[in-house]
Amino acid sequence: MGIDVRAINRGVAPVTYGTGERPPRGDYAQAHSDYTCDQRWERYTAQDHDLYRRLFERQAAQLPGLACDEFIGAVHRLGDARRIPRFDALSEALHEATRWQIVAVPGLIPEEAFFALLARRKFPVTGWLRRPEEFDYVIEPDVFHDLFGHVPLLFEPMFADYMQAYGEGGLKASRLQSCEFLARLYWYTVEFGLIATPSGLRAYGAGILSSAGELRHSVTSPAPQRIGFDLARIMRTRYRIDSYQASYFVIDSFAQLIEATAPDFAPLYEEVAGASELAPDTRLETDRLY
Ligand code: HBI
Ligand code: FE
Repeated sequence: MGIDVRAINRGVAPVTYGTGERPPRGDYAQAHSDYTCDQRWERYTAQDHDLYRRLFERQAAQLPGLACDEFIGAVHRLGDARRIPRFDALSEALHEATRWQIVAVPGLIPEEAFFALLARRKFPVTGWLRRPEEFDYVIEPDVFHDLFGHVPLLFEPMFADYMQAYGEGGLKASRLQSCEFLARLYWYTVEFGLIATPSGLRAYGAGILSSAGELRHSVTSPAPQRIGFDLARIMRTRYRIDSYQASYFVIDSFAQLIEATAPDFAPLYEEVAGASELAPDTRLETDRLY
């Protein structure tokens, strides 16, 4: 499940998920060498802003009882839901809160570039918005997924620190050729993580929080399995990019994420590399199920 970077002879290489059979989304020719680019807010049309508004309103309406309190408490920081926010204004508010900034990128970027930005507390936000016919589902992260899904929790200090630690870990992983293990950790926490609360399980993963159907599905459906957070188990487990997850991993607190990722990962990578990969729907005897 690597990121397929196809070389082109100018600008930066476009990036796609997986083996690259899907065409890249976004204009990579405008990006700088670190893959950042300008948001070019003026190019959004009234239809874009209206689509963003409808996406926002639909998701915001279903947060109570499904999204974690920290997310619900921070989502208003995205500002006026009727228009796609200007990244520079939002970045100022975010920087004041947790010293994170938002930077525009043309779309998916190579893992090394991604880690390098996170390590500098810069969150890459895709500039383009999905098409109206993708209202219910888009595979690649678009501006709605990145802003609505990821940015609110960057206002939460504990999670903001985890995201930077993840980026720093990623730069080390690149040297150890363990990006795939780290990509799985990102996927099963930052994108599709659940957290246990006294009122029950709640979503904190951006891929869930920005999805019309998966938010309710991940928290309430009997179909998927929900497994207690286990770093090596997560790093062994493959994931699907184009359907609901078969397994979700559950943390007890954001502090647990920080504690679990504090030690050096090299020995863990060795352990994981020596163990078999697991299909997304595998169930192990040792799994702590919810
Ligand atoms: N690029 N723009 C963008 N957004 C992501 O979330 C992203 C990415 N590149 C790689 C990536 N995520 C994952 O493979 C991380 O686990 C590294
Ligand atoms: Fe994402």
